[in-house]
Amino acid sequence: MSNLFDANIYIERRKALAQQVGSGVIILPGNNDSPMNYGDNIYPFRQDSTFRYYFGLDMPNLVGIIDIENGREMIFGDDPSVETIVWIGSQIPLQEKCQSIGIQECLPHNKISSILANITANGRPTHFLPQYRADITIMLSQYFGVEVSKIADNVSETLIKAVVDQRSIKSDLEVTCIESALDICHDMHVAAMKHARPGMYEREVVGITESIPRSRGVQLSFPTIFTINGQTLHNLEYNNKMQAGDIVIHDSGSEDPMGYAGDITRTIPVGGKFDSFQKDIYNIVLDSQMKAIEAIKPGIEFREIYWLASRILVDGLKDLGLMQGDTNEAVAAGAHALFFPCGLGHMIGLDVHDMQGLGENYVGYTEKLKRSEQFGLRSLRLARALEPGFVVTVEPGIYFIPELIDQWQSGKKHLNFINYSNVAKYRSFGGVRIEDVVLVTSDSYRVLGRPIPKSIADVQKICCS
Ligand SMILES: [Mn+2]
Repeated sequence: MSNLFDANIYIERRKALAQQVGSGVIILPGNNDSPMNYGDNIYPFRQDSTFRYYFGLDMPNLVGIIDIENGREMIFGDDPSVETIVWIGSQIPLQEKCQSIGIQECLPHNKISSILANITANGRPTHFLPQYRADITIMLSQYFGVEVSKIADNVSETLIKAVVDQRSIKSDLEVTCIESALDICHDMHVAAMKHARPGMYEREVVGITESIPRSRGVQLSFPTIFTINGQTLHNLEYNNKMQAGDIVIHDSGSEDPMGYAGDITRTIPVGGKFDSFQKDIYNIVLDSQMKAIEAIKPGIEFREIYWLASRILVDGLKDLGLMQGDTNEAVAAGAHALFFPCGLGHMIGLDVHDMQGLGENYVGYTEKLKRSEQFGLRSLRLARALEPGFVVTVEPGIYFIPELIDQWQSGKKHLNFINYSNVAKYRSFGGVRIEDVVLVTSDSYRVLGRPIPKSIADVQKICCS
């Protein structure tokens, strides 16, 4: 069957999970189809990443259950009726699919309730994860007789931690998958650089870049950002006509056939040339990003790398007269967050923000390392010490957000660190962000994927070529 690893991979993953959780029953629902405007008209199917990690099968309406002490592993689902096959075509029997992931017990969906009641009798612990889809939340509410609104209070922290521990460390095979997703990202970003020309609408370039994963039978790993208003961090509108002199932030990514994500950002000069203002800001961000990447190694806290990247941004902004004073003090006070109000990066894997659905603090923080409440730093998704096998993004940026500038200036915020009259000259600048995906190796780091033009010279060479 296509799009599956060898059965042993899933068997080993489930075995490790069961060992880590220790006792009780683990229930991992897969996703269902999701209707757009009526039941039969559906969004593209996306499997739940944790389900796919342990059970591989990339299809709707399945539930996986692991009974730890009794060593049972079950998949619940149904083969389509002939009436359904009329519409969707013939399917490989579910039994056969289950065998290909090392599952012996393949049972009809309508048996879940009775089997669950049976194996969870006598107060055995049941483990499920935080949910992000309403239909699955309702299903769990029915299985366990817990009100829908109370499902979130009943999630298993033991299971969350076990899954996060396991999924955080990428095997060589998983790194290969991420690199094949990045291969597609490479082509998307090169195409965008070649096609972003004065007079075109942003959406026309998005149409070109998004056709690339589409034509290779895979999906985007998240909605594309392609905008001349790069100061808006997650801008999802593409209706502007691009003019010579604009710069575009292009943050997009594809999945690979196994569901692993790529996530790359480049900043593109429309018309092929950065002006001198743009070059200055671009080079500060590039310097920050490259030095942050070079600092990656096992043991270092990603929070330290965020601070390093921030200090380089501040030094550069000081050279341009936009900031002033002591760099370390400015970063400690959070003054740099006027220009860099977000985090530096995140783990990436089967999810683009890997395991965010399980709770960002479980993924990026620890018992001892708590999330800061400081504006800017509080948006840092990943802060904890890096370990070999982590795959992370590194994506500093400089953004000029008029509303934020006005708010800070009228509140006289950080007057000792920010030169507001010089900042005013950049008010309509937009933003610059540069992002790559990096593997933490046993003693250092490796930037994943084929290199995508990044220096000013390399970007200008390919733009409009
Ligand atoms: Mn990212």
